[in-house]
Amino acid sequence: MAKPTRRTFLARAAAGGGVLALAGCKSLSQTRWIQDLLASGEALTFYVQRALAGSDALAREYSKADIAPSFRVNGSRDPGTERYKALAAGGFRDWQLEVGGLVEDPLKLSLAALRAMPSRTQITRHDCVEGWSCIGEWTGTPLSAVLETARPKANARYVMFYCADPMGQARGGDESEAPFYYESLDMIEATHPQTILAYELNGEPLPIAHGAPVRLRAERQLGYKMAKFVMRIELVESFARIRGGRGGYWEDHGYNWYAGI
Ligand SMILES: Nc1nc2c(c(=O)[nH]1)N[C@H]1C(S)=C(S)[C@@H](COP(=O)(O)O)O[C@H]1N2
Ligand SMILES: [Mo]
Repeated sequence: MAKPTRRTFLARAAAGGGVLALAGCKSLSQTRWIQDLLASGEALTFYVQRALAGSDALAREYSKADIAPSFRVNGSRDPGTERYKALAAGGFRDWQLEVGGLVEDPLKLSLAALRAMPSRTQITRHDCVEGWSCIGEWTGTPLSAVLETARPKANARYVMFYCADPMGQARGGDESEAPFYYESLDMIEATHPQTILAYELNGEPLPIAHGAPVRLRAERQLGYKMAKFVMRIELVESFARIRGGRGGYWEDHGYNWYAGI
């Protein structure tokens, strides 16, 4: 099969999300994920925000003068597992980002390989659901470029991010098992130009406390969507059977899956 071009890929991402066709709500409402969404209480925010802002509207970007002198840390500061300690001790040279699930070409990308891809730098405001904000400059690889390389299958709807940090009582072990931190985005948010796998904060390699070696930035979303310490990415059709079934660690504890701001 011919490799899909960027255009066909983005067209497919848009069609999969269906939101570019908001005017044609009839066919939209026939797709299963839209039905599930409508059944959840999040439909209104989702429709209102995406209809007003557009699926490709950019989050505001700031100037260097706006950057906070020190970016606040929240949630896990250090995964602390033996596996993570070994990776950190080696300057993350042995870290590899796995990209799998519903893709034609599963990938393993080293930090050097990610850094060799096109990059984007953006100065944005991080908004935590707990009520604080912080402005920082992030540099990373657009997630859309990584996805294009892996070539999502037509039925891929969500991108899952699995992290290195155990939550709660968990100690060590395998990141594929709960309760490690995890998150998810739909294809529209995942292919948005400001959605990047960030490896630098304020021009320096990403510090451990902020998610080294790579953390997600999805600038139109609340802070908890922006997974730190990303180890593995998986494209799926549904997350109903993954862990708590709500698409993220905090979602499994009651937060909204759609955290648009
Ligand atoms: N892996 C992981 N990612 C995470 C968290 C976490 O605890 N673990 N906390 C989330 C929350 S609630 C926020 S506000 C931001 C904090 O990012 P920062 O520490 O860089 O400010 O990361 C998000 N991503
Ligand atoms: Mo947060």
